[in-house]
Amino acid sequence: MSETEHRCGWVAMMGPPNAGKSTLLNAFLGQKVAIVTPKPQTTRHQISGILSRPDSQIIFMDTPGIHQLRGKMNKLLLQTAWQAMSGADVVMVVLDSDLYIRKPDFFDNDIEPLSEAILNETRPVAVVVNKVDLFRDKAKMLPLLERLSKLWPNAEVFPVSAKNADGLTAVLQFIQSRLPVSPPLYPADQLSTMPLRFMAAEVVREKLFLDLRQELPYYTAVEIEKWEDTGDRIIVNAIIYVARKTHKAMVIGKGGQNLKSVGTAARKELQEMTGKKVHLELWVKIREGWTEDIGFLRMLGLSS
Ligand SMILES: Nc1nc2c(ncn2[C@@H]2O[C@H](COP(=O)(O)OP(=O)(O)OP(=O)(O)O)[C@@H](O)[C@H]2O)c(=O)[nH]1
Ligand SMILES: [Mg+2]
Repeated sequence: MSETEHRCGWVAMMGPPNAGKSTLLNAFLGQKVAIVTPKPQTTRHQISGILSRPDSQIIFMDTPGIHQLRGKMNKLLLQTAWQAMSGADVVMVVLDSDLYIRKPDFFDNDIEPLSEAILNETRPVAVVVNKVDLFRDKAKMLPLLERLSKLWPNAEVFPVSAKNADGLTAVLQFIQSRLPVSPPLYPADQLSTMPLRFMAAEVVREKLFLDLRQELPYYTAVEIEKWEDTGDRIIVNAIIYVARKTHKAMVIGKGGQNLKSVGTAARKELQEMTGKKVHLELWVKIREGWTEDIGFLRMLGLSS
């Protein structure tokens, strides 16, 4: 490659929920642009992260996990993921290697929605087998790697640990060599296309997801109602929507303890992110059955 051949393009990060797509995006960038939790269905938007280097600019598109669940919100999440893939120059599939080594039966079900689309793919495909830090004996991976190369002979497979930023160089080299020759599309210091206000809502949602149990996080959403930057201070009012009356008390917690700890954790992170003092107020509102309300889902930006 000559020095003038700068490459630039989009990479869609596809995969089942909880595979570590958002963790991997943050690891590629060396900074957090996407929220991460141990709960499935954390990511609800296409989140772009931009990696600018002297000879390339890679625009990663983190996507909601590909699942087989019903309901209007789930349908929009899937549309968002597939739409990201349709606009990509390179397709990446992220999988949880530890899960399929421990539970090989889960593989077929998780892969099923992606299987044919990836096989018929004419664009370069990188299959990132993530979470290899979770087992010491790397030979355990062999049946999974064999299964993947039989399933998708058109793909190249990369074992990595997003958590430890291990194995990422080989993936980056693969992507870079397959991107189109093009000048950069974004300024070199731009990390994401998402505005700070969106990031703030996401940070509050991350702390909520970490705080709440079972399927409750899935039924919460966050809207930034007020965002006022006074120069050295940012005043933020955020509304936490819940889908049922009973959820409100659970989000608030005994004596307001849960809401308080969510607010404290979110405020700290927003202060680090912005380098400014943040005044954060959280309000909980009931919006009965919002996950099935298309108008409301669109208001939250959950549409492709
Ligand atoms: N041990 C280990 N854990 C990881 C690794 N990558 C991600 N995780 C964990 O896996 C869980 C899911 O990570 P996410 O990055 O939120 O996964 P995701 O694919 O974006 O999930 P959705 O947004 O729900 O589709 C979190 O608890 C992460 O900390 C890894 O390389 N090693
Ligand atoms: Mg995610």
